[in-house]
Amino acid sequence: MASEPTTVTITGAGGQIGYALLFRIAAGDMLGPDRPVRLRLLEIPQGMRAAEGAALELQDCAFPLLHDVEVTDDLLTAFNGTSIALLVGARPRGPGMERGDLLAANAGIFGPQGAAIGAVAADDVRAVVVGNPANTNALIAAASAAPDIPADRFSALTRLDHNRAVGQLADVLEVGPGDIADVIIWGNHSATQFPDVAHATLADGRSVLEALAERLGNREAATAWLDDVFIPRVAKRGAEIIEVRGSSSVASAANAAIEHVRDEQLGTHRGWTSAAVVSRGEYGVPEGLVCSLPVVSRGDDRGYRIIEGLEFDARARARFEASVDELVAERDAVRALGVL
Ligand code: NAX
Repeated sequence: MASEPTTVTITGAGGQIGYALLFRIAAGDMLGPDRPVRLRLLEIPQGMRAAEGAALELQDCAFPLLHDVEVTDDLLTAFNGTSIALLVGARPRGPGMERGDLLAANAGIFGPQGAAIGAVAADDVRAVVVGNPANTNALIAAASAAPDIPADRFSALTRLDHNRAVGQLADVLEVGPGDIADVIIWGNHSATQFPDVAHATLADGRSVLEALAERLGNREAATAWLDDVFIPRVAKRGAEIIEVRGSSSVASAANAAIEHVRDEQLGTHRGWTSAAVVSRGEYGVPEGLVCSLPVVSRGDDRGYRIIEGLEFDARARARFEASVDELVAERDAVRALGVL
């Protein structure tokens, strides 16, 4: 093999998203055709057989880039020497569970995982949280990995929301998704998120707002479509997928997680993307919150950098602040549990 394998840990590897992730990572879709990978699959005891079965299938694929696979329910084994951690396994909301119960149950998962990453992961480790509530789980993991690992090595996935927004625009504008740049998801990975097209452009040089006004008749029609169709549809797309498919988003979520890590590691191309990253106060977001913002990466060891200085109008500012307020409430609820 070309180089030393990169250790990649996937938690919840026996679940649905895990199953959709493993084969693409092993095929080179995430780190490119030159980087062999060593996979560490973390599960809880109930999920071990499913993860072990996936490991057997990985062996049967004989992927040239796959160095080895280990399945474990031990945190230190799973994160030992890991450079990339995809934290997918989480506690879903059960019947009668309040938001506080959900946050507490997940703090009990992401706290120990963050601590294990701090203790045994590679110096260059980066972790992305997929398991919900993803932003606050990332906040907890980052706090638990400190001081060994800088907080900005942790992020949470809003790339699926970003891709959903691009997909909706491509559909209405009848252009290819690759022709659309600089869409932004602001805030929390929840129904309060703000999908924003104010800065988005098309490959032909037009702004997305201009193109929408042309397509839908005028500026007012474009604004109405954004407010009444686009924003709620993107924010609630997960529920739409469940209703139509009878099961939650899986392949699209795995694809987004792969693109999030790929762009962070290898660099973004045209324009920016969206990721929930640790705020240092940008755009008035309280320091330390894990908030979705526009980001770019040059593929160097600094990872994602936040694009600063974009302007908001009053309505956009209000939408963004409502989502940030939700993140603050989640953080405060976790603090009240004594977790942070
Ligand atoms: P599944 O229930 O199919 O799989 C979860 C797996 O995690 C199970 O095999 C379970 O045994 C395992 N697990 C639970 N606790 C664990 C722990 N402490 N350590 C290791 N493994 C553990 O769910 P799946 O459909 O794969 O979804 C996984 C998570 O992704 C959920 O929290 C879901 O809400 C979240 N999502 C996040 C998205 C995002 O854009 N950020 C979109 C898709 C998805 O909804």
